[in-house]
Amino acid sequence: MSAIQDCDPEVAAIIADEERRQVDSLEMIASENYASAAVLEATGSVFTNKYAEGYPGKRYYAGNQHSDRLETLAIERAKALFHVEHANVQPTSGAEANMAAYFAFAAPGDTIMGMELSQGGHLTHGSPVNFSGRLYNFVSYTVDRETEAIDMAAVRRIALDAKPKIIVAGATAYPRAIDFAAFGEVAKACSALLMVDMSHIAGLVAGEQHMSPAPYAGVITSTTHKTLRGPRGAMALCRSEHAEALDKAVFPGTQGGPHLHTIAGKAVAFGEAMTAGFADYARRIVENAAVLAEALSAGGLRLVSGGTDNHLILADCGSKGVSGLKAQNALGGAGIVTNRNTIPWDTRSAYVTSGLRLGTPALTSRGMGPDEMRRVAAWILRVLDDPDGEGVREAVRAEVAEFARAFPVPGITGRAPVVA
Ligand code: DSN
Repeated sequence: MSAIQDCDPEVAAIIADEERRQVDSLEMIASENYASAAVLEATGSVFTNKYAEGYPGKRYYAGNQHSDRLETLAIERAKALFHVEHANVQPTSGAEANMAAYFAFAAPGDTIMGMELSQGGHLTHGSPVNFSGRLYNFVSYTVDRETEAIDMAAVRRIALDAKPKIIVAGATAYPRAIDFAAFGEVAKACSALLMVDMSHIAGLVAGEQHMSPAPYAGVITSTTHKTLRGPRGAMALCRSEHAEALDKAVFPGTQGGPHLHTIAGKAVAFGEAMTAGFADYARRIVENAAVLAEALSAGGLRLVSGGTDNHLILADCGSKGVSGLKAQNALGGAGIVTNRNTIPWDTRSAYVTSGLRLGTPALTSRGMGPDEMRRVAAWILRVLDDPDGEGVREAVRAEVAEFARAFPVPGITGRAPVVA
C-alpha cells in the first residue's frame, strides 16, 4: 500500500481515478503530455521541503548545498539543450516567465506587440483581461484572412508604426511554423527586443523539428510540460547581456522561493530531451499531426490554414455544422479529450467558439504512430458527424478505451517514455 493510500484514502482514490482517466482516454489537448516516471519521481522528491530564495552560490537561507548542485545542473542542461548563454529555471509557470520578461525589459505603459489571443496568441500576450494588457500598452498582430498564417509584411508594418519596446513571437493555437528569423529582422528594424514564447513548441525545438529562436531572440520563455514533456513549470532563457536583468525580474522581481522539486523534474526532463530517442519522439509528434490532419481533412473537416507544420491542428467545426463547445463535449463523451478554441475571426464567443484544438504530443508519448492516427481521425469524424448521437458516442467510447489501454502511459503504466 502506498503512503497516500495508507494515510489519506480519499485523496488516493481521486488520484487513482485520474490515472484511470488518463489511461483510458485519448489525451489530445495540444498543451498536455505524459511526464516520465523519472520526472514524476523527481518532482515528488524531498526538495519540496526546501526554501532557496536567491540563486546558486547566493542564497538567503542555509542548507542549500544540494539545491545549488541541482539548480546548476538544470541551468547547464537547459543552456546546452537550447544553445543559449543563460538560463533561469525558476519560473513556476509560463505566465510568470512572461511577467518576469516584461518586468525586466519594459516599464508599465510601454508598448509591447504580441499575437491577438483570439487568433492563436496567449492571455499573457496582451489580453485586456490579463495583467499584460492592463499594465502595458499592447498592440496586436493577426493572421492573414486568406492564408490564416502570420503575414510578416503586416507584422513589420504594425511594428514600424507602433515602435514597441518588445515584440512577442509565439502562440498557443497556431498550427504553422513561426519564422523567428523574420521576426528578428522586424525587431531589428524597429529597435525592439524580440521575445519568443516557445512554450508549445519547446520539445520540437529541442528535437530540431522547428526553427530554434535562439539565434534571433533577446529572451525566450517557455513552459516545460508541453511538447518538452517535463514537469508543470517554466523557464526563461537569454543572452548573457540580459542575464542580470532577467534574473532580478524573476527573483526578487516577481517570485519568491523557487520550487526546487519542480527544478529537479526540469533537470531530468532536460536530460531526457538531450537523447536521440527524444529527437525521434519530436519527429514522430510532427509526423502524427500531419497524418491526423490529412485524415480529418479528407473526412470533410476544414482545418485552419489547411493543415499543420507542428504538433497541433486547429479545426473549424463550423464545417461540420457544430460549435467548438459542442464538438469538445461530444468528443469528451467518447473518451477523446480536446479543447475548444476560437478560430481567426470567429463569429462565435470565446466560450462557445467555432474551433477545436487537437494535438499529438501525448498520443505520441504512448507510442502511437500514423496507423493509430488514422483510426483516431475516423473516431473523431464519426462523433462530429453525429454529435447528438448517444449511441455513437457510447460505441466510440468503448472502442477508444479498449484501444487506449493497449498503449502504455509513461509515468503510469509504462516506466520509461515511449519513443520507439
Ligand atoms: N493553457 C495553455 C494551452 O493550453 O495552450 C496555455 O497557457
